[in-house]
Amino acid sequence: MGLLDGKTAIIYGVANHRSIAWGIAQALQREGARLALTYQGDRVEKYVRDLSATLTDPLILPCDVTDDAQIAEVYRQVGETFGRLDAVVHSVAFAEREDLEGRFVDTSRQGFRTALEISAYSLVAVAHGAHQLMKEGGSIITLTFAGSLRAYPSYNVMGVAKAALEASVRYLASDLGPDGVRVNAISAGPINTLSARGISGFSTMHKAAAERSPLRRTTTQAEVGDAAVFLTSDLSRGVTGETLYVDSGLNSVAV
Ligand code: 0WD
Repeated sequence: MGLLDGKTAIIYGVANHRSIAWGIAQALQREGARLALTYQGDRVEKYVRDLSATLTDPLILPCDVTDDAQIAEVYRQVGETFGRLDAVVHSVAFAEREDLEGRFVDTSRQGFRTALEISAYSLVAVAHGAHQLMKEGGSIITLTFAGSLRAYPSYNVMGVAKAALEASVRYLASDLGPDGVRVNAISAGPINTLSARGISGFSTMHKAAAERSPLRRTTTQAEVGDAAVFLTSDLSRGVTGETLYVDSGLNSVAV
């Protein structure tokens, strides 16, 4: 018997086998959830379709989170196919490469807008569509990083976007709580993924996490996946508006 038997979930943000979203998909599937995965565009469609061959009867849908019509179509198809929705995992972020190096003070107006729209506003957009399908309550989970609280070299505008994302979690939790919909963030330690490699100096951050975190190791996609199982399941029924750190304890020590 799985912790998520009978539940359904949509996962936004699988790009390849290293994606945190893929670690979460595997954990949710293991616990019995039926999954819909979205892919951003043609560039990643093949990776997502190949990976999803290992899932049980998944629904695979295109969705660029900057397009409200595509988001609406995801919920239409999920409603039609699953008939219910229990969970949404939002594992999406983007900033222009030039805004993830050098100084934050040099961020352009357009670069700021892009990072905040894709990395923070998109949670609001996907939550808006989701809660209408969550007739028996539900769980919405997003992915964040401690660069929201402290300035990390090169994380720059993404740190500002993550601060907005974490604040959005609290406001969404407040709005949707009366309908039984919980909203939480997982703040993961540095993990070697496609997005992470776009951050100048990521490998230094990754190495420091292994050396200085209390558990003396870096975070894995599987660890984040298991935390997502907890936040999706009824075991976390009293938890909302929260940021759960899955980072080998890194945020709790001075580095
Ligand atoms: O160290 C890390 N890797 C950490 C990542 C530590 C803590 C948090 N996170 C966060 C990221 O900021 C992000 O919110 O986890 C989330 C997932 O990131 P990831 O798994 O590290 O990276 P990746 O596998 O690249 O997935 C992010 C995906 C995009 O991938 P690419 O690399 O192709 O840009 O977000 C998706 C896309 O698939 N994405 C979009 N999806 C829909 N519409 C869009 C968009 N407009 N833009 C990006």
